[in-house]
Amino acid sequence: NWEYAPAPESRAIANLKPSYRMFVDGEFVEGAGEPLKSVNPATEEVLAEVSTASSADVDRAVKAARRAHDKTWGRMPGAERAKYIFRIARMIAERARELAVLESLDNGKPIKEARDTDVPTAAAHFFYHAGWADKLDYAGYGPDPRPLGVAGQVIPWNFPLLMAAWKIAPALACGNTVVLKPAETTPLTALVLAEIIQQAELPPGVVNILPGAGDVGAELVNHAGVDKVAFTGSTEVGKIIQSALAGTGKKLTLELGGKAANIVFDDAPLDQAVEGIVNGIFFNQGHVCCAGSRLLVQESIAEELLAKLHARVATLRVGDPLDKNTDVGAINSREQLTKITELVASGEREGAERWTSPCPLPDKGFYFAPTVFANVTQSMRIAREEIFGPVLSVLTFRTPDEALAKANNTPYGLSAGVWTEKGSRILWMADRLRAGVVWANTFNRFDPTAPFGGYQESGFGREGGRAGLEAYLDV
Ligand code: TXE
Repeated sequence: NWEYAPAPESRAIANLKPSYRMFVDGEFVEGAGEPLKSVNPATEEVLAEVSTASSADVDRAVKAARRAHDKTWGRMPGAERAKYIFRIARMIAERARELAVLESLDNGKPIKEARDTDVPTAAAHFFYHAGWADKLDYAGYGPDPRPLGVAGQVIPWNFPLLMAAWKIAPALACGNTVVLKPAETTPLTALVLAEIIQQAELPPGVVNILPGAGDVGAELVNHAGVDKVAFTGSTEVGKIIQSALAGTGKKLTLELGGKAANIVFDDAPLDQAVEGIVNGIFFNQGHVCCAGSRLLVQESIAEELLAKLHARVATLRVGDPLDKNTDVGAINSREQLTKITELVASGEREGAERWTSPCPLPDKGFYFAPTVFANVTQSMRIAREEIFGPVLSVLTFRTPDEALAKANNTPYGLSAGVWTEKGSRILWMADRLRAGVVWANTFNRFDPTAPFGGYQESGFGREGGRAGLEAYLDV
């Protein structure tokens, strides 16, 4: 074990302030809610105090968004909106280093992931959607499709800036205005995005950012002035929102949990597959809704693949998120660490064979060593429930039919992976897997041009691509 302390200059690079305020109607203002403390999960130290919204603040933000929709943004020609959205994209790219370090501090993710995935993909989402703003006539809805109005958006803590971009960029491109609530453990980068939006001179009220806990999220999605709700988070809360909105006429999209199968056939390039499996489950500490958390491996190669996998996982460096060589950072919160620990204990109790990476973990902070369970059966909790941590459950199969049946034996349906040299088998599987995304000989690839979203209890609606515009347009 070892003690980890972040380099003092990281706070300066992240431009970390002692306190952050919410963003309403173009201004940073103190919220009337109880302030929250954002904690660095790698050290358990408080990073900053953040003001939160009261019901009156939610009301004010929704009204500001309505005014902006009716008077400015919703009336503006698409070509004008595009200029603002391009400006946001460029400013994210210009402040990439600051945003990456801040994201790593607030979330616990490895800096190389924040730097290479979160921030550039967030910028890419604004660039991509800026391009749509004046081409909505070609989006497939006939001429002159209209915005829905005010979008109430609630996002989780696993990709704080990127989820904000996924929500805000398409809403703005289509002429909607936004009230967004970031997750309570990771509000900081969304508030820097608010600063960027202010500096990009978007009209006041077009985007409002209200930090707070689930109660603020509930106030927002239930506010009568909200026309459209977009939620990414747990299936449990998604169901609560869906019930609450029934009968209101509000439009809703939900992006919820997952339990993706990563399926490896005996003809797959094994070393490449091992890299894909590692990326599939250990990227972002496994805090990924589309994580490849169930490895389905063909029986004839199971032993060989598992040996290669253990050897590779043992080389992963766990610890200091700000070290460029770190592969697995900190678990985002104590609550999430407890959930992971409990599910891993259930796997052991139910008779799965646990293998844990021997890597040393820091003394302080929330960390969990990469873990691989073999001899997993479909009825075990670790095969059924979303763990949302660096824990892989390995099951075996003999035939493609059996692989398919096991892969689809889940209430979720967000993503899947198929590893094989046979193109025909990829197509056969992709056609039958109940998953919104199927990766072939790769995993966890994201691109704004590709629609992302789920089946069944993983939710409905798509984000990204032309299909993603549907969530923010009326014909
Ligand atoms: O999620 P919540 P939590 C899964 C993952 C994780 C589990 C719990 O398995 O272990 O969920 O995480 C806001 N009305 N995912 O508790 O509570 C909340 O403030 C409106 C998968 O963090 O769903 C936050 O902003 N909003 C997932 C957001 O919802 C409410 C990502 C998500 O928090 C609310 C996150 C309410 N009643 C967790 N209650 C994914 N699909 O990527 C809470 N919130």
